[in-house]
Amino acid sequence: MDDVRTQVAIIGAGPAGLLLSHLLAADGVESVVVESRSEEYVASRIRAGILEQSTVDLLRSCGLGDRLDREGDRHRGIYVQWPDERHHLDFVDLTGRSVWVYGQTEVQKDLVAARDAAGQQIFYEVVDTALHDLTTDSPSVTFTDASGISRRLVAYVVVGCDGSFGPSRAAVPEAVRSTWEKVYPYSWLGILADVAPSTDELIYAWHADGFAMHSMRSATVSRLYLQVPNHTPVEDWSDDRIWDALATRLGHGQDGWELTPGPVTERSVLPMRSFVQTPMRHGRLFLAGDAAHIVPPTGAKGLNLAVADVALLAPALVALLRKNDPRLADNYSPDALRRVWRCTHFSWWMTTMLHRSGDPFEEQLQLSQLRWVTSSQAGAAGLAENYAGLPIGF
Ligand code: FAS
Ligand code: PHB
Repeated sequence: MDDVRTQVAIIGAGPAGLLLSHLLAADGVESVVVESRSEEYVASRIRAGILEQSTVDLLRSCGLGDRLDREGDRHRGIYVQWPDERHHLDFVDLTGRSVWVYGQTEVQKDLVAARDAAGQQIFYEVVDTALHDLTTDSPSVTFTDASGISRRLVAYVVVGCDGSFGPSRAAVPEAVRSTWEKVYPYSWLGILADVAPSTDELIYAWHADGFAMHSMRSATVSRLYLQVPNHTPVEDWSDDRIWDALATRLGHGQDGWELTPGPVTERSVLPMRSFVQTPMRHGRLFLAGDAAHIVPPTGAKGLNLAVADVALLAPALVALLRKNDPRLADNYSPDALRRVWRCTHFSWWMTTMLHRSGDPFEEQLQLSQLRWVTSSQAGAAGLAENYAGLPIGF
C-alpha cells in the first residue's frame, strides 16, 4: 500500500470538500481530496440553485466571486402564492439581505477550476474508501485509486465531506453518535427546461393538487418542481402532463400571468428528508455538509449549510494545525449545530407549510400561515431572515 502524507485528508469533492481545501490552502494548510466519482460527474451534477448572502460574501472573499458576479442573478426576494393570491416578499426591505440564483453546478465548476489551477491533489474515481485510527495521533483514509493502486492517506485530521451516502458519518461509533430523521410522505419531480423563466423571481406555490415551484438557472433555462407521491416513476410524467400540472398549480392565467412551456432537458424525482447526526466531530474526524445533516430543499438551505459548516471549520483547522490552538476546533460541533438546527427547523417549516398533506384541517392551518407570512411584517421578516440566511457564526 502506497502512503500519501498530508495535513488534512478530505473525503468528497462536493462543494463542502473543495471549498474547505480552497480555504485551507489560502492559509497555508495542505490537504488531499479523495472522491469516488469522476471529475466530469461532480462538475455536472444538477442540485441547488439559490445562494444566501453569506455564501456569496464568502465565495467573493476567497477569490471565487468573479463568474458569480458576472453570471449570477441577484434576487430581492420570492413570491409566495396560493390560488388567486400571489404575494412578493422583499428580503432586502425586510432584512437588508439578498439571495442569488447561481446553480450549484456553477459553484462546483468554479471550485474545480480553482483547485486545478492551484495544483490541488484530488484522487477521483476511488473505491473502497475507509477511515482508520480516528482517535489516535495519525488518523488515515485507505482507498484504491482509479489505476487500482491501494493507498493510505495519513493526515493530522480527516474531514468527512462525503455527503449523505459516504462512509464518514458511520465511522463515528454508535455509542458516541445521536441521529434524528424525518422522512416526508412526498417527493419533488424536478425539471430543467430550455425556456426563458416566466417569472423574475422564484415562485413558491401552495395548491390543493400539491406544491409547485418556479425557479431558474439563467435567462434561457428554467428549473421547476412539482410535489409528487414518493417512489413516483419519472416516466409516468410526460412533458405535457408536467406542464399542465405546473400551469394549474402556478396559476397560469391568473391576473394575466402566463407560464411558457419549453423543451425539458433533465428530469428527476428527489425524495425529501430531514436528518441530523451529532456530534460533528469525533477525535480527529470532523464532518461537514450533507455528511452530517440533510434538509428538504424547500428552504434552499442544503448547499448554503455546507458552506456555513466549512466557513467555521477552515479557521478552526488552521488554528489547530498552524498555532496548535484547539479552541475553535473543540467548539466546531456545537457552533455548527446551532445553525444546523435553525436551518433544519426552517426547512421543515417551509416544507410542511407548502406541501399538500391531504389532511383538511392541516390545509386550513397552512393557508392561515401563508396569509400570516404574507401580511404580517413580523411573519414576513421571520421567513426572510431565515431564507436570505443568518450571518456566518450566528
Ligand atoms: P455532496 O453530496 O455534494 O458531495 C459529497 C461528495 O462525496 C460527492 O461528490 C460524492 O461522490 C463523494 N463521496 C461519497 N461517498 C464517497 C466515498 N466513499 N469516497 C469518496 N468520495 C465519496 N439543495 C438545495 O438547496 N436546493 C436543491 O434544489 C437541491 N437539490 C438537490 C438535489 C439532489 C439530488 C441532492 C442529492 C441534493 C440537493 N440539494 C439541494 C442539497 C445539496 O445542495 C447538498 O446540500 C450539497 O450538495 C451538499 O454538499 P456536500 O456536503 O459537499 O455533499
Ligand atoms: C433550485 O433552483 O433548484 C431551487 C431553488 C430553491 C429551492 C430549491 C431548489 O428551495
